[in-house]
Amino acid sequence: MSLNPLDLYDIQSMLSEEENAVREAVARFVDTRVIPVIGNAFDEARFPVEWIPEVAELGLLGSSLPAKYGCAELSSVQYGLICQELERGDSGLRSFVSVQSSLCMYPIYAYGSEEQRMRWLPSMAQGKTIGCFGLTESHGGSDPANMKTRAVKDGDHWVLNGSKMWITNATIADIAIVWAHTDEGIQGFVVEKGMEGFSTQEIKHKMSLRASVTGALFFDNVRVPDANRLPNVKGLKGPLGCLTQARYGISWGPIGSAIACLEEVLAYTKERILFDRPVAATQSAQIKMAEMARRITLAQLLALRLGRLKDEGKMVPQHVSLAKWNNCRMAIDIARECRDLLGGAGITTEHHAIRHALNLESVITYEGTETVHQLVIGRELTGINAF
Ligand code: TGC
Ligand code: FAD
Repeated sequence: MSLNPLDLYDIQSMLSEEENAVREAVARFVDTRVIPVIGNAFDEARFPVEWIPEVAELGLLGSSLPAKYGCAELSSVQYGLICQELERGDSGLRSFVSVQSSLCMYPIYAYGSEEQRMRWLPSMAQGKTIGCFGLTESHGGSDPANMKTRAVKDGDHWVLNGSKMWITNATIADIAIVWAHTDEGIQGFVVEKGMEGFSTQEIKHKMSLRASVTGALFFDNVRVPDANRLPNVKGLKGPLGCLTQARYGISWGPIGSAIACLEEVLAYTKERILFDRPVAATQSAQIKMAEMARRITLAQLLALRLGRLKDEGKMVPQHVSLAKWNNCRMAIDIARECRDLLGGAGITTEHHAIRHALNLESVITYEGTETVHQLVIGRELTGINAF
């Protein structure tokens, strides 16, 4: 019996019928709608906004939230599989879905009032209202407690001043979930496009996540109604709680990038004849590809265990840190190695490896850099905070 080279341990058979159905539906969308155009979109530094209604129609926005808000009410494993399949297409597309779902819809659901949920979630699930999440500031994203953005109460409004940097969806968003210091601790505000004093600017010249919108947010005495403040959380645990949701998805996503790269080099090295034999027939290429399959298999098992823990309500942020760190590192190493196996052909976007490798430079940095996650685990092991 020959094994599936992209699923050596037949992890698919560990998934329920419903889980496999979601995976297959997203895989079809990625194969037919994303892969044929992604090279050009990346070259043109364009996020294909025409995908938004289609991912909404598939139920991928806020997919874990309850049906009463127009969401698909899927399990955590299903959300993970969605991220994996989307990122097999491109990290930019998975980023879009992560930000909308885990960083914007989740805080409205978890920390918002019922009125706020009904106001925003159904139209966000339909892709009609797009969100962005403003936590990072230019002076240091790893240490968000040091944010300078501040909101001061003025009657039934808050006056917001400051700025946010490196924000996915910044210039295409209708609403921004913005975290700011207040006299009562860090709080979250829903800032709406068009509010006076609120502006955005796209960040150009990116060599990574080119098929994704990244920008800055500026707040110059923006008057935000108290009705737009998320009432049910105060302190850094608010934004960090959202990050745990998004990092969970990112623990799955890069498996997709790695699979796309391995699939590509398996085919290429069989066709590429050098010194009278296919590159795939050399020991060094086989060892490299075997190593990739080993690391992908371990990452798949780790992600599935993480997902099962989350669905059982037993997942803690430290579990997520280890998986995000391991699976991003696995994928970036594989993408770079695959680029090498493609030789010169590997430097253009006609092949996938370099695009994934470049994207993963962002993925390993955002949502907590590799160092941040290593230090979270170090603190767990030793009980000593080394930040
Ligand atoms: P500490 O001050 O000890 O804790 C503050 C409170 O937060 C709680 N907490 C968490 N809650 C939920 N999830 C987590 N992951 C949590 N980590 C901590 C903690 O229990 C405490 O609660 P309480 O009730 O006692 O007040 O903070 P810390 O020392 O744990 O945090 C330090 C550190 C470095 C880990 C944290 O600041 C950090 O994670 N920094 C990295 C920042 C980051 O990841 N930024 C990402 C920005 S968003 C983004 O990148 C989006 S890209 C998305 C895309 O395009 O796909
Ligand atoms: P820094 O925090 O300045 O880190 C610089 C270096 O210092 C890193 O190598 C880091 O690991 C290291 N370092 C940090 N702390 C320590 C320590 N204690 N010991 C040793 N080394 C340390 N943010 C949002 O809020 N919303 C978004 O939607 C969003 N989207 C993004 C999209 C892209 C494409 C990118 C690139 C970033 C995005 N970010 C977003 C920001 C992202 O979360 C930050 O880039 C990230 O948290 C790191 O912050 P920084 O870039 O300021 O780097």
